[in-house]
Amino acid sequence: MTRDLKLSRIVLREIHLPLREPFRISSGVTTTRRILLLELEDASGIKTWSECVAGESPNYSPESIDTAWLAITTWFGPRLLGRSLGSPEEGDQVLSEDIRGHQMARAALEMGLWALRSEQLGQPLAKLLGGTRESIATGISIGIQEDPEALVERASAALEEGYRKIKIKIKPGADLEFLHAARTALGDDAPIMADANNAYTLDDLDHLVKLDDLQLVMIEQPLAWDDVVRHVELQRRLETPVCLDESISGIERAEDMIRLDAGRIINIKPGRVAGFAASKAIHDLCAEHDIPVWCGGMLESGIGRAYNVALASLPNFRIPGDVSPSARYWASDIVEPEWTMNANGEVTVPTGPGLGVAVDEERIEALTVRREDVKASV
Ligand code: OSB
Ligand code: MG
Repeated sequence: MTRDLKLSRIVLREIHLPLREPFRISSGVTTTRRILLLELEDASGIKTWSECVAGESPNYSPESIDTAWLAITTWFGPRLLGRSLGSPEEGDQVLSEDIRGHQMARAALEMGLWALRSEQLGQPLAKLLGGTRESIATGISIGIQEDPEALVERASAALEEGYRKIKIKIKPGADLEFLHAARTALGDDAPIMADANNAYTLDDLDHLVKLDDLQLVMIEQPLAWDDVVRHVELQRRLETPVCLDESISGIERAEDMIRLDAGRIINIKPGRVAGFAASKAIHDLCAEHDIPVWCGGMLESGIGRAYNVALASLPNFRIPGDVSPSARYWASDIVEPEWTMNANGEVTVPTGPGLGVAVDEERIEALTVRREDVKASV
């Protein structure tokens, strides 16, 4: 294997993109997305972009855009700069050695290596990962609304637009009544699910069991963000499949979930698990155990979305992913063409190499509020 995967330049940039509507989950609200982008160049001058999905505050996982910035400039970036690698997998090894956590920071570099390799080979990123799908069935994630009426309006419009899965964010005080209103308005066949982002504890068991009446496709991450064992007790009491998101920080937690029956579905977010190598491993493990997976989202720009779409083309991504089109999030995206969804609720997997879409570098330059070059370690 040639050792020609070598980063000669890593530039971090922060841009701010206002969401078209505020996005509220049980642990906080996002109005404007502070996005960390990486500009990556290999020794032969091939260039690509990647996105670190960490949010402004550590209300999803312990990472934030500011901790990721520190991790990339201090630890991860200098390790890769000027280092000849034989493969993205080798890059993943180099990045992980003796560093705990900081998965989203690590993933931004690891996934960038895959895109660079895809550019070098002139092969679509989806193909390089082992993808088999030409399009991805698309879901929408609807934030917590003011009242059930507002939710019904939002969810009905989404179903009308063709979305194949309607995910409704819930929290205590905005759950059963809201979901019931949506179920009644959308009908018995509508693919509705709920995501609690850790808003409940086992003290809520009797309350959560009532979710079974709503015929949800699944309930995502009802209990603590790093819990597996308590979800076992919940899944035992629930007919509705439990889907884990936050808790699956890597392959070991996926093994735990399967062995203990703590859940029956996994939401894979490549940023959360430190990149594509781990995402593929979790995907393969779940396929072996007949556990369906789907691709989650972190309100990515069109750059992060390109990576999610490529990953979601793998065969065991059997449930519609949170890979909504650009216009669901932004007045205008930073890629060309923007991501769109057809009337069947599908996003097309690009056939070109790398991201498969062009990056609007002029716009990014204009939007950049912070910039730093990774310096080689001395
Ligand atoms: O739990 O899936 C989640 C966004 C930010 C943090 C956590 C989550 C989400 C989403 C957004 O649900 C999904 C999307 O990007 O469309
Ligand atoms: Mg979630």
